[in-house]
Amino acid sequence: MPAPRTLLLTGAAGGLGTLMRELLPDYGYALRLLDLRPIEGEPDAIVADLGDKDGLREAVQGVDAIIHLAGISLEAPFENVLKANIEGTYNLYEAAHREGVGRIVFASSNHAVGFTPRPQGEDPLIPIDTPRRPDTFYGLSKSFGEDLAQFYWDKHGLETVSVRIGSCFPEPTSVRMLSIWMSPADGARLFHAALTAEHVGHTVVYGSSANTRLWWDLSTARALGYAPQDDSEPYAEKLIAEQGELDPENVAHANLGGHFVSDPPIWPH
Ligand code: NAI
Ligand code: 15L
Repeated sequence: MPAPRTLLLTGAAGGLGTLMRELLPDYGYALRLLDLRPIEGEPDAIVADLGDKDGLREAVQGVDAIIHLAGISLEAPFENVLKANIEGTYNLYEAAHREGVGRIVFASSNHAVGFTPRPQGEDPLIPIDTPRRPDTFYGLSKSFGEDLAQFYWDKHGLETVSVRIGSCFPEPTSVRMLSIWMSPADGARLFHAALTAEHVGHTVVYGSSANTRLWWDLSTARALGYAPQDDSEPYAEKLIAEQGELDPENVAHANLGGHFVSDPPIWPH
């Protein structure tokens, strides 16, 4: 596969989309933007719902690859998650397949495996093939997205890297995030690796920086050529002083998904 140059970035108005709009052009990509919401200063951005099948066919025409970030990014009633994340992701894959797009980078989430107990003490890192244990309808939709990606690879030869993103924000803001934080710069590095690695088929990776307190195994991401440069540790002292260490007896601290298992933040926030 020749290195992709033109990308469709769905969810371009969102938090991660905004960060990637800033960072990905430095890797030489030309971005076509799509979101439900217009984007200030981006008059050419496509304003479309993932439910709009014709709009998606048009949006994917001629792009080399897609980074799929659009959708509900927190917990919501099942019917809403079904429409945006499950049907919407299917609509995008079908459009990509029909228009001959070769690769998608799918924004999966740690919440596809959120009920997995987090490692403690000398426990080994969580492997990428740990059974999926979604913690929310939202996490369930990401689990579906990973299966959809596998299906489109097996059936149609459409490649995907599913990135189980931890928390990608400019800085970690909680003690849990010290373990799962992905700096925006590492996020761009990982997306670039996912776009350019050869023969990915359907590959699932965890998405985080090289955090000292890491909970999961980054080897499938590294095998794509990802070399994370950041670590959340410089934020640790301040966050632990403010919030205390994680308490293993507290269900909201005991699993990869953190508070999503017991008290998930609700979309829209
Ligand atoms: P966000 O909520 O800031 O952005 C999502 C964007 O998708 C919004 O701009 C929204 O307008 C758009 N959208 C929602 N429904 C849509 C629809 N039906 N059609 C078209 N556009 C629609 O979320 P964020 O943080 O930027 O996350 C981006 C993606 O990465 C999401 O899929 C999220 O689940 C995933 N993710 C993000 C993490 C993070 O740390 N930011 C962690 C794990 C996963
Ligand atoms: C996610 O999947 C959310 O989209 C993001 O907003 C964060 O809450 C992140 O998980 C997290 O687990 O911190």
